[in-house]
This record gives sequence, C-alpha cells and structure tokens, in this order.
Amino acid sequence: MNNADIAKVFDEMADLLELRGENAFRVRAYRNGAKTIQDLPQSVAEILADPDQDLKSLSGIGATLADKCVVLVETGQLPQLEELRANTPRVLIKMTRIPGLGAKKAATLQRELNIQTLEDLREACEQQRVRALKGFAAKTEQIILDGLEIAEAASARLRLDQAERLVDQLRSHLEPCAAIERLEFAGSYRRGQETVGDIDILVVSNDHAQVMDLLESFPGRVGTIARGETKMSMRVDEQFQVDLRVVPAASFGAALQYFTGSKEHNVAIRGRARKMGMTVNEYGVARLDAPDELIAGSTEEELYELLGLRWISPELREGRREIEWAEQGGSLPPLIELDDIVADLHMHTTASDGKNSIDEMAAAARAQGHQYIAITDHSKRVSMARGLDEQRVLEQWQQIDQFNAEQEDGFRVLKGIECDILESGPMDLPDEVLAEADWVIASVHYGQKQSREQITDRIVGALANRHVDTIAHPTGRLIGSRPPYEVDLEAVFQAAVEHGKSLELNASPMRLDLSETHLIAAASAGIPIVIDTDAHSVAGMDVMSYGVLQARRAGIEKHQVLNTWPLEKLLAWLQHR
Ligand code: DGT
Ligand code: CA
Ligand code: CA
Ligand code: ZN
Repeated sequence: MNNADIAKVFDEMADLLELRGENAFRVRAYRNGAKTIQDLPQSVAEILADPDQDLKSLSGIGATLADKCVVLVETGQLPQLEELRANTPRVLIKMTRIPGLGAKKAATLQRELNIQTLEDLREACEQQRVRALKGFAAKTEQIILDGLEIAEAASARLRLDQAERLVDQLRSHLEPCAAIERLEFAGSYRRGQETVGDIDILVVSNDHAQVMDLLESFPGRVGTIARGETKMSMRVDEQFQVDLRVVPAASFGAALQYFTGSKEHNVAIRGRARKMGMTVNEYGVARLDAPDELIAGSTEEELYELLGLRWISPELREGRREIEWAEQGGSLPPLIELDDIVADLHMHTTASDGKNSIDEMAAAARAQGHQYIAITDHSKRVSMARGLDEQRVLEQWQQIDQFNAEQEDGFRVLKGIECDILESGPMDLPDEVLAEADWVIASVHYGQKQSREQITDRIVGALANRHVDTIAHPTGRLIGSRPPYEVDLEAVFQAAVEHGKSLELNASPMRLDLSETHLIAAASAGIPIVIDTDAHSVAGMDVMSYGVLQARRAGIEKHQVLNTWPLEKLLAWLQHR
C-alpha cells in the first residue's frame, strides 16, 4: 500500500466512526493521521523498514495509528475498517455526501424514517416527513433536496485522481501477464473526464479465459457481474464497475476508438462514414457494399485517415467541433502538454497552512523543471490558516528577495499572495501592500452563499483592482461535494478582458475550476489561463497533470497558458497590460 492508499483508509475510518457518533477526538486522530501520511515525503513502508526511523515520532501518528500502518503495509487491509463497513448502512454513507447534512443528522434521519436509498430520502423530503422529526426544520428538507443530485453523482462516479489510482492498480495487476499482447484503458478515463462512471479495459489476447481469471483475482474485486466469451464486468469497491473486452489484434484500433467514445463523438464518426459509403463499428471499417470485408481496424490512425481525418486526441472527443477541426485544412489545435509548463504560480508554505518552506517548495519546483514559481500564502482573513497580515507578508517578501539574490541559475521566486476578497467587497490587504507584490491572486473563501449579485460584484471588483492579477478557483466548486457559488461568469470574463487579467484553472482534481466548458468560453474571449496546483506541500505540486488534461479537453494551446511563458514575457505582460 502506498501513502495515498493508507491515507484513504484512515479517512474512511474517520468518516465511518463519525457516522456512528464516536467521540470527536478519535475521529480527529484518524483525520490528522491521514493528512500527515498524505503529505509525507517518504513512503510509510520505507519508514517501517528502517530501524533508525519511528513512525510514532511524526506529529499526528500515535501508537494506535502506527500499529494500523504496520497491518496495512503487511496485509493491504484493516480488519477494523472491514467491520465498520459491514456494520454501517451504505445509504448512510451516501447521505453524508449531501452538502450541509452532517453525520449526526443523517444517522437520525436514516434510523427514524427507515431510509434505504437516496430515493427514499427524496420522497421523505417531498412529503415533508423530515420536518416532523424533533430537531429538524423545513429548511433541512430544502437543503437535502438541493444537495441530493451532488450526493447521487458522487456515489456513482470516481474523481479522475481516484480513477487514476484504480487504473494504476489494475495496470500493474494485469501487465505482467504473458497472455496479454496489448492493454489499454478506454472510456471517459482516456478522455480525461473529471469524473469517471466506470473503467473500460481493452485487451488483445488469444487466451481469453486466462485474462479473465487474472482480472477476477484483482484484490479490489467485490464481485463479478457478468462473464462471457469476450466481455466481462466486475465490481470493485462495492459500487464501482470495471468492464473488460478482449478483442482481436486486427480490431484493436477500431475497438479502442469505439470504447473511448464519447457516444456523441462516435455517432458523428459513424454518420460521416455513412456519407462516405463506409461503415464503422468496434471491429473495424468496411465499405457499405462489402460490409464483411474490413478495410481498417488495427489502429485508430488508419480509421480516422480513411474518414479523411487527422487523428483526434481523446480529450477532444466530446462531439463538439473536433471532427470539423480534424478535416483537411481544419484547425485541429496543437494541445498544451505537461512539458510546456515552466512555472507554478499558486502555492502555500509553512507561513500559512502549507507543510513546506519556501526553500523546499522552490527546490521541488526546480526538480520538476520549472523556471520560476510564485509563493502565494493566504492573507489574514483566513485566520484558521494563519493568513499573513501586512507585516508578515512584507517580511516574507524580504525573505524571498534574499532567496532570489542567492540563486545562480536564474531560477526565480515571485513575491505573491493569495489575498481574500472580503465578504463586503474590498481586498483583505491594503493597496500599498499589494503594490509591492509581483503576483496577486484574489480568492473568495468566505461568504460563498451570498447572492449572485454580491459574489459577482466582489469578483468583478477584485479584477478592477490594478494590483490583482488573477482569480483563484473562480467558481469555488468541489467536485462531488460542493456546488459552485452563484457567480455570473460572463460578467467575470468581461471584467477580465476589460482589465487585461488572467483566470486560474486550479489543477486540484477536487476542484478543476474553471471547468472545461468555462475554459472554452474564457479562452475564446482571449483571457490568459494560469494552471495552478495550489500546492500546500511538495507532494501537492504533482496535480499539475490534471490541470493540463482539463485544459486539453478545452482545446487550449500552449500560448494561451500564462505559466508556459518565459519569465521575461510574464513580467512584461504584468507591467504593460
Ligand atoms: P462513463 O463510464 O459514464 O464515465 O462514460 P464512458 O464514456 O466511459 O461510457 P461507457 O463506459 O458507458 O462506454 C464506453 C464507451 O463505449 C463510450 O464512451 C462510447 C462507447 N459506447 C458505449 N455504449 C454505446 C452506445 O450505445 N452507442 C455508441 N455509439 N457508443 C457507445
Ligand atoms: Ca466508462
Ligand atoms: Ca463501461
Ligand atoms: Zn491557495
């Protein structure tokens, strides 16, 4: 088990203990432990194997958690978790994904109203049976009804990073198999969607049974849904499905194209084929007058080529305009790549709620090949994160000046701040201070429930401030757990254009904010996008790839992304806009 897996187990322990009304201290112990392990620079297994190191010396890891780490590393599971899972109604777990409905209330509702499914809960609210319970009000019914959709989506789909973890596990389970000639993951995962409904595996092999037996021995398997000659479906993690298809090598490209989707893209492809006197299916391409004679199928490239198209990146296959772009003379965009990124302009240090120092963040960024970064700790309004006041931020910037003076390779740290936009509108720090910064991010962290007009005014107002350079996570959504705040993005885009500002694409897989459709709109308005990790630790800098994937889905090219620019170009832009 890697650190992320262990952290996930501890987080789930905390969730389940909380649901059972266990004391808050125990719940917090698991949560803190999960956080500590998530951010460790070294793997737990390594630490355990090293007689000179002691897990218990880490803050947040006591003897109990350390023992559980040993069990997890040795066996890959935790009996206490299995027991808790078995004794907690599934619906209760889903209910806690409703934003604003706490564990305690969820447990009461589930018990008193005998809720078995989320649908039961919806009915109970619609029939106003919730308000009849002691301690509940009509307002709770509305909160539940508003949040049910999010809970339903969250319980059915995996976030991209969770899907990636599962894909990695499946890949390392299957790859050593000598009977597998080719292996590819298709579907929404290959298209890089922000959430994935199920995993689609495609395999070329002449020993179907062996491949299926191997897949059925996957440690995460909970049950098999169906197994046939060429197709198999199984469940992992209670509710998540993995589909396998075994195809002949001559059809691999056609099958990959078909099962990558999207459905809308495929419908358009087949329509185009028909018009050209051809038929396309998961086996290959054939002429309509000789449908049994495949003329292409082993690669995606030849399939697209027969249809007069250039190969289309999976990220673009959503049935928008990608097919017309791929035609001869069309403008298929050269999509941005991870290697194009030369900077990370949103990160926190120990000065606020980060885990690492300026030096450590800079060293990690340099190791990733970045040429410059911006340190952007929170401002004072975020007191929970020990946000910086005027004096502390000026001190930090002095430190950064000193750091830069010591660099010999041209690597540069920009003096930045993630400054809150106060509930009443103004920036959390005075203009004289912001004027000293190289890079100012403005953020809404408080008053997220304000009216559309209020929130929009705050963000538009921030964009009008000459010192502000970008807006962080412009809609505030958390994928699967918190809806975006009410904000008129058109007005925000207009203000960004008017004042020559950039907008952030926050790369965290929990945020991916702006979303792909918003990105398309922002980029076509000419607004430079900055893809940020919002890293709170060295490990947090790894999420850049999700941001780049999201940008690719929006058809974004390198030059549209501000942190692909050399430092001089960025500085010139900041000065002359
Ligand atoms: P998901 O799993 O909900 O995140 O989304 P996908 O896109 O992975 O959908 P999935 O797993 O149901 O099917 C995988 C691909 O197979 C899908 O993107 C396109 C193709 N496909 C599946 N069913 C159909 C269908 O009825 N018609 C067409 N044209 N393509 C289909
Ligand atoms: Ca799928
Ligand atoms: Ca599927
Ligand atoms: Zn931040």
